[in-house]
Amino acid sequence: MQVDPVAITLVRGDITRQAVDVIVNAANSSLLGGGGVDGAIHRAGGPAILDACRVLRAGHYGRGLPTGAAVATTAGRLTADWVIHTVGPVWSPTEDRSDLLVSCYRESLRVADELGARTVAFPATSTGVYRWPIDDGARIAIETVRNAKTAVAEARFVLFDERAYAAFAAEL
Ligand code: AR6
Repeated sequence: MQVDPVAITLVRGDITRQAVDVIVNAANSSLLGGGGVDGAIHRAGGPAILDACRVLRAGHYGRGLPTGAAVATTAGRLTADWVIHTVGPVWSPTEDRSDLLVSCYRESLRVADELGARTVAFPATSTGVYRWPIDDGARIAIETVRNAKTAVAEARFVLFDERAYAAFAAEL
């Protein structure tokens, strides 16, 4: 099957304000919330998202969501149909964990394809609390999405600050 290449767009702003089919969450393995993007998504989306995450933890993800994996839930009150939760690697100066960050983007797009999603908003996973350097995080994000085989029409990177936006713009 021939698919058109995914259009990569950049927006500076808050990911919870995007009207898209899927909003990707930079979660942690517990799936039970946190700060950064994760906190913002649960605050804006309301308790239905946490309820769905608890169901996942009670079932297939009893040990939590592994780093590099992705799973979908309702988006609650967000202007999206689903949230796809993915767990980025914590930056390590001594160990190359790039393959796990690549996996976050690939797996998120794979789940988005399963859902039939056409528009997906991504944060710069791992580049906040998990301390991944923004230039390298941007490189991995753009390269991985650009090379992905996906039916998603638009991958929108939503960057919170000017520095992150500039890093993604330079890479694109
Ligand atoms: N919209 C878009 N980008 C944002 C927003 C927002 N509302 N808020 C922050 N960012 P982070 P991580 C940017 O820390 O590094 C949580 O506690 C932020 O500036 O959200 O993967 C989880 O529960 C940064 O560039 O995710 C985990 O424990 C990027 O989003 C842990 O943090 C990612 O920052 C995950 O850490």
